[in-house]
Amino acid sequence: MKVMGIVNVTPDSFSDGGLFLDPDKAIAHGLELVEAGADVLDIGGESTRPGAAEVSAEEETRRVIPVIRGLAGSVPISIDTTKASVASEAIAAGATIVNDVSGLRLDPEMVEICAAYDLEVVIMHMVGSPRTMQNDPQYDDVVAEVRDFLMARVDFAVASGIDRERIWIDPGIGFGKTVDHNLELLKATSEFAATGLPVLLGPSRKTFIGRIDGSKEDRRLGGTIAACLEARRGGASMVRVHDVVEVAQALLVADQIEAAG
Ligand code: PMM
Repeated sequence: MKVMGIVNVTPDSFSDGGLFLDPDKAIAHGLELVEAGADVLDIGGESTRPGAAEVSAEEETRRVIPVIRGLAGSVPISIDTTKASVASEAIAAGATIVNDVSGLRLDPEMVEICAAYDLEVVIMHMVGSPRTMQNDPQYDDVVAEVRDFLMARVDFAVASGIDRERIWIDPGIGFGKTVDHNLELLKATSEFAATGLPVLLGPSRKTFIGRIDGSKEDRRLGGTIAACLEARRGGASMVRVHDVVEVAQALLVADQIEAAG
């Protein structure tokens, strides 16, 4: 299973906001994550924490482009954005993956950009937008509804010219979900993998872990690893994490245990 290392070039992301707003610090951090075993780096310039303020495309571009330029050529670079203009600049700077937490919904031009270039595209499930998503999320059957949403977005992407082979799906841990919804989705990883599309999961340091044991963002590594191992067991292809060294080690040991004897 692959590891996607997170580089948030934002003042307000929930667990690392403000640490890597300076491009040199963000690049140094990205290189550390590569050294630690990241297969992909996901670079974002807008916080998607619940209730986060929106950022203009200009500001988002200003934050991410120098960092993408500095890191392109190390490992494949993913741009974490919902805006087509930011994606387009990021591609010009060297990004080869577009990670859109809105599932190509928030910007109608996003799908065109993704179809026009030879890119991989991550389609994630989220209810509404980060500003509204945690307002009493409700589902009759969270796994079926998230899967149906993702498959409908995949069909839309393919009909719009994106190669099916280049699409990843992500159930969107923490995006419009209660603790129970997140746990059910993690437990159902194999149902998402059964679609035949590669599955990405992003449980890293998220609130559902803190709701279980009361821990703060910087004390959620154990919970993050537990969730990543569950994602691995269910056949996910990649996890998106802050703590690359520890998660890569946990996955490697799990692989060796499976191969033993
Ligand atoms: N989570 C965050 C941001 N981007 N992208 C994908 N595909 N999946 C996620 O779960 C995801 C994401 C929020 O976490 P952060 O603020 O720590 O980056």
